[in-house]
Amino acid sequence: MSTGKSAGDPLQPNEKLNIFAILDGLESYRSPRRPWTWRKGRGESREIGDFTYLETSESLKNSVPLPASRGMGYIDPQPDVVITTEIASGRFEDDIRRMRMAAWNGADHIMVIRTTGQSHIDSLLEGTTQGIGGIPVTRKQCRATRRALDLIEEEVGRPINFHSYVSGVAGPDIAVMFYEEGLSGVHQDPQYNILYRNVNMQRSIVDACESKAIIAHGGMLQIDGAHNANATAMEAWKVMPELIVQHAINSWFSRRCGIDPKLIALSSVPPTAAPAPCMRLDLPYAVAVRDIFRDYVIRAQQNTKYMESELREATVTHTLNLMISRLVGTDVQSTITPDEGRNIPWHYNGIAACNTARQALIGMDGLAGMVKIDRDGPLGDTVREIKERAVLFMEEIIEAGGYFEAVRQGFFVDSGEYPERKGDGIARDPDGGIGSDTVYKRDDDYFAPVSVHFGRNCLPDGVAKASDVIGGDTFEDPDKIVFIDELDPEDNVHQRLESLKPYYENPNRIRPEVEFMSDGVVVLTMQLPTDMRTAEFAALKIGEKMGLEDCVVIHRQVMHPAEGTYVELRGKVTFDIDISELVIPPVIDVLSEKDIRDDIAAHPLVVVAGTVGEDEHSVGLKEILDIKHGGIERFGITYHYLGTSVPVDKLIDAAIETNAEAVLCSTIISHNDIHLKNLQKLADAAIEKGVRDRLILVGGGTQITNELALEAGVDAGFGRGSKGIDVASFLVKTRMEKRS
Ligand code: Z98
Repeated sequence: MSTGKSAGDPLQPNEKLNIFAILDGLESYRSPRRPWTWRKGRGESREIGDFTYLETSESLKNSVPLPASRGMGYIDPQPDVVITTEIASGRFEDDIRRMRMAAWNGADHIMVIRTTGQSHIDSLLEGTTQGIGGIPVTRKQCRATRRALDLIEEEVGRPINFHSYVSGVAGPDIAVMFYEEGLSGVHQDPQYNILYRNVNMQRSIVDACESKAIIAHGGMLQIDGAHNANATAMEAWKVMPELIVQHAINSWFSRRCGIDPKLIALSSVPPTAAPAPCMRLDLPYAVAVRDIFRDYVIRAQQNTKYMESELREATVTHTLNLMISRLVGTDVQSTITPDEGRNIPWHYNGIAACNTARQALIGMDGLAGMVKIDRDGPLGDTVREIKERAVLFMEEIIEAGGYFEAVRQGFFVDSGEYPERKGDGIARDPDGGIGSDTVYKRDDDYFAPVSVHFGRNCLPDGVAKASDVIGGDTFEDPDKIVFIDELDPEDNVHQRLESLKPYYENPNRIRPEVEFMSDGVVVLTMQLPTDMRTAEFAALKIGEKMGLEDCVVIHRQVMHPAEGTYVELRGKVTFDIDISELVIPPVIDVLSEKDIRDDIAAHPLVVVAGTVGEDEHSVGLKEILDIKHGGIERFGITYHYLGTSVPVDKLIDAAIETNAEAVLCSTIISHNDIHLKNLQKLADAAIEKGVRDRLILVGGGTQITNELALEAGVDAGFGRGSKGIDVASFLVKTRMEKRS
């Protein structure tokens, strides 16, 4: 499919990222080398809008501000820490659009999850096959993704760190490929291979040396795998000493392989979550980690171990975790998604997690400068105890004969609180596992003709640099990189794009989408007046009757065992809609300020206003009226504000008495459609009193739209986000029409 677009063209905010342009000429695309980047302008105080910030970084060129910024001039302060989002659809062509959305919502570290099982494949994969829970990480997918990110970072005005995993039996091969394709961050920790992927210990350690040397050379950020112990332990709050031991092993190892301590990130997760008294447990742990590992950076990840399927609960856990980040200090704030406990992260939930991080970090700007970590109280004692237990754990490893023996005995991820052991640790045989018997001693004259290498390399006489013998390797001469396009004629991006051709060719044709483009997935929320099990089956039936396919209950929550259950149901719609056929009322043009003022000066205008019924919410109406909020007063309109909870009759009577030409009636409460009913009453009262023709009736409130207001019988409606000028312009225009 030709698009007329070139991949080099800057992105336009009103145009979709063009996958065809990204794929075009990919074989010769080279992204510049991408060492890790931190946000710029950290540590400076910054004036943004009405506020002074102490912990921000440079603002973005393009972004989606947080919703509450509406009342603050749409400011979008960016926290000082890098924010990570995880992307895991399984199709990179869908992932790249998610990355763009994430970048607009404050993410600058994009972690691409790998397909299940890639750790056990002893070579690089090629092409663009689809993955499960992530993409098969291949050169082509990395290059295409980096190419898209090069455009996205230009659009938002901030560098984006692209990240994936250097683990499994192809670790070093992947590290080389990542270096070549411009990845900036990686997970690398041999303990992960050993414990969680059952890769042979010796193989994992040897591979890690080579991988870490490449990571060091590339200036990439390396994240360890200690958080996995937390996620795996039965009682995660007990494994804190072990987490510290895991951090210590990988960070020291990494240093010895040449990685700059400032690029060694400890993957730290607050071990517990409420209803445990989590702050009292997690904060001392975080302080202990920060104390011991002063030289390194902290990647704080939200707790996922105690995530159930409720998004609200996961968000509160995340927010508590973020408070620890602000109190103790973090460098990279990682976000998973609040839906991790129910499905593969859906991108809108990924965005929600980025926004939780952005909102909470900005909200706690300067917090650490106002409160003090009190080491004299119980926190200090707990910190000391955690450190002591960690040191004893490490000493016991040495006594047992070293790391391999300790793993053999199941020291790790045992859910006893050290020195207690429950015997449920992950025990591995040092001679077993995937890739066993594949480690060979180097020959005495071992020689590898590469520019980056770990350990002994016997250069032939007269050779100054090993890679000189081949005239430079791929790190030095990227033209030597061999790009393999596709190996599988069926399972590749071109076939997938072909099968979705109707949507790519005709962007007017759309379907809802969550996992993949146009997959039709929607979520319904409902409250059913019955017990949980019945509610689940009732929800499935409702989905079926609504014509949804593949219905699954993804969340159920008891409100009361008999009175009610809240259910979230996922299903698929099987139809498309053509957006060109939608009847969308045009956006009403707003007159210029000058035109409004001139007309009011020539024809003075009086209005009466109030909130109606039993509605005491007056803030919105005052914004529309008051001069200090930019309301209609500043255009010269005179208003009589009758206050709150005004009966509709009184509004009309007052309009008659003051000879007003318009009535502004504000109504926020929408229970049982009372907001619309009150507008109807207003129109009826004006008719009864014989003044409907001479009065312009205007409704306002968060749940009002122009269409609903017209249906209720008044002349216009102004909903959330409306400004004084919108109302003033409407009043002036309507009077002009009446006059003509
Ligand atoms: C995270 N959400 O930390 P596979 N190496 C390490 C890891 O922690 C992980 C992998 C490799 C989490 C994801 N961590 C869990 C140290 C994964 C991934 O074998 O490709 O799944 O390795 O980002």
